[in-house]
Amino acid sequence: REIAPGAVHVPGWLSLAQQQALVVACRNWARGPVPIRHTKLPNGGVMSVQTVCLGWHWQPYAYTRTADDVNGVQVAELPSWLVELGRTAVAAAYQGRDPATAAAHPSPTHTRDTCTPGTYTPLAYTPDTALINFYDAQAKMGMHQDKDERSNAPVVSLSIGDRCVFRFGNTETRTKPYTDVELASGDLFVFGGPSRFAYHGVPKVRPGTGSPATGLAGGRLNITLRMTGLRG
Ligand code: MD5
Ligand code: FE
Repeated sequence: REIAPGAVHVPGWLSLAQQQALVVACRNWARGPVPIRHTKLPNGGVMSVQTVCLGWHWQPYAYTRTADDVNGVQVAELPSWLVELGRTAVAAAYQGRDPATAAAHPSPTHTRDTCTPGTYTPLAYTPDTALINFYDAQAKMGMHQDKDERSNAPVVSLSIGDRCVFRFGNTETRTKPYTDVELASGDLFVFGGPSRFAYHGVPKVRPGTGSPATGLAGGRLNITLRMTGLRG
């Protein structure tokens, strides 16, 4: 289902075995080298979601190699099997669609983008960071744009555990118009093309809707794969 140009939802894309393997891996990454934490925002706020990062650390609002807001330690590397999973995800989402769907667009609202619009192709998708978000029953994510990456390559989103309401908005405002989509365990969402810089959020998790068979007793896990556009 293409929710908007470049925003493709593939329900049930991950097998149960893949979900189980991801839960085990995330549980280990949550322990360290940089423990999962509630990100503290510069405005004094604390995110209700808990996050652990691979490859690069989301500081917040900047990517660094070391987690200077947690323990100063370098984050775990992004394993090649997750890079490959991200490539497979982009290929699956854009399979059989107009290539223009996936073509990178410049950010309408920020100037950090150092990638030349139009140069991205799904085959060149090499994510270098993963943000792993854990939502307990009360956690939410307010409407925001993902614009800390210096790249307009797609973001790959994988959901495991409890269902949630995912709010997909527009590129102009954090308010209406938006579309609410239910995301369930195993779902893939790829945000590319003109949807890459759309506002989005998670207004509600639906507690108790996940299956213990994934290995998650409760809550929602979301893994995003991204290209930071950074090197070194
Ligand atoms: C989540 N995470 O469910 C979401 C999935 C985050 C975040 O929002 O920043 O960690 S990623 C959703 C996403 C990424 C990039 C673009 C768009 C959505 N979009 O245009 O809607 O925890
Ligand atoms: Fe986001």
